[in-house]
Amino acid sequence: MTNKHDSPHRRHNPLTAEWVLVSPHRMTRPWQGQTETEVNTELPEYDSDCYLCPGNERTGGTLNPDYSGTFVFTNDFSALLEESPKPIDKDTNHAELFLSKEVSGTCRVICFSPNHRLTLPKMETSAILKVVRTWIAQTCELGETYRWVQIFENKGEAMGCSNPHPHGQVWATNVLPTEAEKEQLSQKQYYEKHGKPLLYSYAQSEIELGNRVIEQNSSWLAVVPYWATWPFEMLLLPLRATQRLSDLKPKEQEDLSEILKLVLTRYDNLFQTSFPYSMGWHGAPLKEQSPHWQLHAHFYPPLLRSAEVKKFMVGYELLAEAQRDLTPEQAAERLREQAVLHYSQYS
Ligand code: H2U
Ligand code: ZN
Repeated sequence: MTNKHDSPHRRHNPLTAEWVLVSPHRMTRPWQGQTETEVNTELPEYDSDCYLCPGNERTGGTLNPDYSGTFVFTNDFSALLEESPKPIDKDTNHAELFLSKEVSGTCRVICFSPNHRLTLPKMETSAILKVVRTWIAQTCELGETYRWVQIFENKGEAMGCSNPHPHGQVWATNVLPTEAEKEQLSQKQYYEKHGKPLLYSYAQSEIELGNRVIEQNSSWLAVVPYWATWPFEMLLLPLRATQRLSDLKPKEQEDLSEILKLVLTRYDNLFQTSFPYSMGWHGAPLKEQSPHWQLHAHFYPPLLRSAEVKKFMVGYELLAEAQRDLTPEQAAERLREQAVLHYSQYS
């Protein structure tokens, strides 16, 4: 049966004001992607060579404490400095084409667990809750000094992650970075027009339509967004108008750890592999009145067909615009089909 989404079309991302080309006819053939089972990647609970394991030495000689739960430290190779020198290009004759700006900030690493072999979906919900609370604490603490606190996780070698030990990062800056600036502008314009946050209205509509929903609980909604560029991209949204992580109530924090466990397990089960992705939180700039902002997390996983076949954002994507094959609706359906028991526990 053909439907209106079967032919090439473009979809608009209202958050970034960018377009994506959807070419679903390339995927109308039956699904034949292999699901390759992970080749023996059983890791030890403790690795004496890991710079994130408890008690081990990091580059520079600092010893990690014998931590339980989460552990946060300042990145030994921080991309930002708290005190930044003024920019060098001050040649006023050429200022327009050689513009630079000072930036100050700090980078930290967040260890999710002392157990080297775990990942978020393999952790107990109570342990994921500790990660959620650490994200909130970091947002509050760094938000005292910085305007933007970017919490993120690179998971898996495919996303350039240097170490399998479960960890994420936080980079805080005195300025809004480019993605934040785009979302700030679109959300402001939408709020001025409609008097509601863009992503609040969007979540309501997705619940009504249902075909892109992956998971929902009493506080959260996980969807493959209508404008997804990555094959199994996901957007995680609170159901209540919520500006930042630090606004989450205890029940919403618990619900968040539960929905994370479920959707990340679905991710792993899809190709029976530890699903790589980059994820991160976007919320209102700290200490600013921002009723137009709605807190959300983006998940950008690169895999397309199997544990081995990933989507490359190259040629057309780099030079023209993002393009995808399977529709977001098909991706959501495939994720909904997955079991919520982790494949490593199948008997
Ligand atoms: P990724 O695996 O996502 O790259 O994160 C690991 C971070 O840990 C990376 O930013 C830091 C790297 O700079 N790091 C330390 O701070 N100390 C070390 O001893 C090694 C790695
Ligand atoms: Zn480790």
